[in-house]
Amino acid sequence: MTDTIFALATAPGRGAVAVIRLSGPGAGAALDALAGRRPKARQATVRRLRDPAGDVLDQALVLWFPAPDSYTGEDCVELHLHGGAAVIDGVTRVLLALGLRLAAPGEFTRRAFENGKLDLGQAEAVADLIDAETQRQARQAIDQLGGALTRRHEAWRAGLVEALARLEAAVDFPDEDLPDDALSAVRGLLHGLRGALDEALAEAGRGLRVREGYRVAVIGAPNAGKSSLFNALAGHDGAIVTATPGTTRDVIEAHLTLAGYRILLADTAGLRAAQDAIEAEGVRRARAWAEGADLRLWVVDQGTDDGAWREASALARAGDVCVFNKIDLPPGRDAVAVREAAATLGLPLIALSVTAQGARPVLDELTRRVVRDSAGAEFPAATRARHVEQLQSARACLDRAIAQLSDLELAAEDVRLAARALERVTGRVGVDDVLDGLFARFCIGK
Ligand SMILES: Nc1nc2c(ncn2[C@@H]2O[C@H](COP(=O)(O)OP(=O)(O)OP(=O)(O)O)[C@@H](O)[C@H]2O)c(=O)[nH]1
Ligand SMILES: [Mg+2]
Repeated sequence: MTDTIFALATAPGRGAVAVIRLSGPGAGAALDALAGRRPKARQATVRRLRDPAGDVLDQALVLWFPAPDSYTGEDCVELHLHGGAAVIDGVTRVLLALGLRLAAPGEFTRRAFENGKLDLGQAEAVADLIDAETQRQARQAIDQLGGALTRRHEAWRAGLVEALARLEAAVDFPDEDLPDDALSAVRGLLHGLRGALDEALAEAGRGLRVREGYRVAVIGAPNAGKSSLFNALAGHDGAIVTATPGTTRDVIEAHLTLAGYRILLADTAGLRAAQDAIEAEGVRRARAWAEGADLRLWVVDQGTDDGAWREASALARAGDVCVFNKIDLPPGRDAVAVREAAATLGLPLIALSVTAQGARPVLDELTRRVVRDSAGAEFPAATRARHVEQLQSARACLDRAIAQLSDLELAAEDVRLAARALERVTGRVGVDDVLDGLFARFCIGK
């Protein structure tokens, strides 16, 4: 039997209102004990809350949500208290004395999941919505909470189930009686689904970029002006700037919000043959961060004349941006070679002087990029690495099924496994480990 849990659902500390939430079979009786009479279901009602001795604890707004029409699907109560320590403490003591238990992190949402109120994608969306810091993150979480992620995966799964039904029907035919078009219909279905999963995987990074942040690395040779650019973009002096090459050693990160998207910006150590172990580690981290980034800003000092810029150019990929810095100074011997290298690599080039004019042109370009790489007409096929893994697994199973269509039973088994992988995304099957990890990171009271 489930017990009855309660928790402070609002942030701890002094505030105008504090909400304590109760869920479980004993929630109604606890409300009666505190408030005397039970209010009408789902109707906000003012009540004096008293302890068992009859002393008034608070005058509060109380809500009664009988099962199953509640967040968790169980009997639930919300007590909207005056948000002071004494009131919260008094009510907490009474609830504990009544035999209720303090909820673990995420336990309300876990109960909602277990009672079929939310699927796994929606439960993840609750966590994402609480963590959201930008409008786009919140918007994506709200859509996922509304079932957008589940709908996409369920549609693919329905296609797989249909293919499976056809395969199983074909297995029952003796070889010679198998209608010619039966197999080609299954083949067509499986190819169509594989194409759909390929498309989904190709743009799956979009949802992760919105949720986790669009990763932008500032890279380049020592002294190119990377930290100056980083500070100008971040809007504060987070990184040390000096005239000495090799100033930055650690990766320094800053968050910014552009067009409602979260950006994770990193300043990195100048790339060169390191002069000591500390610098070598800094260069290693710079490379690693740059390789995992969605976009690299390759900063070059246009006065360069010693070929030092070449090392960082090896990390740049088509579509990255070359920031040609220090145009307030005379150009160096290598300036033309840098422009040519940028053109060959397919990088647009922004020529400026960060110290003289700031980073506005770079900021505008970044905004354009993040919108282009994150926006999409459809809800993304994945918002977490976990979703991508299952999609890849489904894709691999489909590949195998298509390759061995000559053996119908083997093919059917692979189609079944592909469906199973998609079911793991929405939480239809095999999710215990995911649940433990997810809910442990929730706040208490959610
Ligand atoms: N004249 C001029 N100087 C600049 C410009 N941008 C940066 N600087 C100067 O160049 C020097 C190096 O700048 P940083 O931003 O520290 O360069 P960095 O690429 O971070 O250097 P490391 O961390 O050593 O790799 C500093 O003295 C800056 O003031 C610019 O546009 N014009
Ligand atoms: Mg620096």
